[in-house]
Amino acid sequence: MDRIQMTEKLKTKLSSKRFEHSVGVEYTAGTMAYMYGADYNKALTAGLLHDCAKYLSNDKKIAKCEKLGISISKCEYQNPELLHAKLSAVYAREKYGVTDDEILSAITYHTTGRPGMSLMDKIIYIADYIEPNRAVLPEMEEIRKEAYTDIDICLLHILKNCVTYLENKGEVIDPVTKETYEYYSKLMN
Ligand code: DGI
Ligand code: FE
Ligand code: FE
Repeated sequence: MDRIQMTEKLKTKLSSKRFEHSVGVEYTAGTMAYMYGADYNKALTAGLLHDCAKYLSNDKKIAKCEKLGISISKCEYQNPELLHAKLSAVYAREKYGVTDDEILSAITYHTTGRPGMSLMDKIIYIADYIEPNRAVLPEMEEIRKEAYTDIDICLLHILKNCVTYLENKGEVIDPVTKETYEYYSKLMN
């Protein structure tokens, strides 16, 4: 399936808002790939498809993961929304014909990050946060600049703001989010 076909299919699956967000992540990831010398086409595909399973209800997300043998952590049972990342990677492979591991990894880890992220993982994680259709979050102007000046500073800045945001909201922080934040805090300081 080429990217035009992927785009057409995706449009029938997502709400128009979520679809516009996906296209925003697609082209933002493309510009970051140019900036940092990552594979441009892979960045576009990963950006486009990163939320492709987001439309499933929480019950469906759990049921699909159980059926597919994807392990669900305690935190993921409590916040099934988190599962859309893993499921989007499965759907990218099974329904959109993506076989590239760099793309599939970037989709898998786009919500929590992971310690030792690849360049493509970082690009998709950041592009998801800064794409132009995203509601403006605290320090967004600075974070957007950092995305094109220092990718690791930008990554840590987003991780920090996410953890702070979740803490303030009284949400459970996924252990992988926490590990990622701690890993990059140590690495950068
Ligand atoms: O799918 P998007 O909305 O584009 O963005 P995303 O994949 O980063 O998912 C954002 C959602 O995931 C948002 O509802 C907050 C939630 N989330 C991200 N990290 C954590 C988290 N929720 C919990 N409980 N814990 C986390 O660590
Ligand atoms: Fe997402
Ligand atoms: Fe997203």
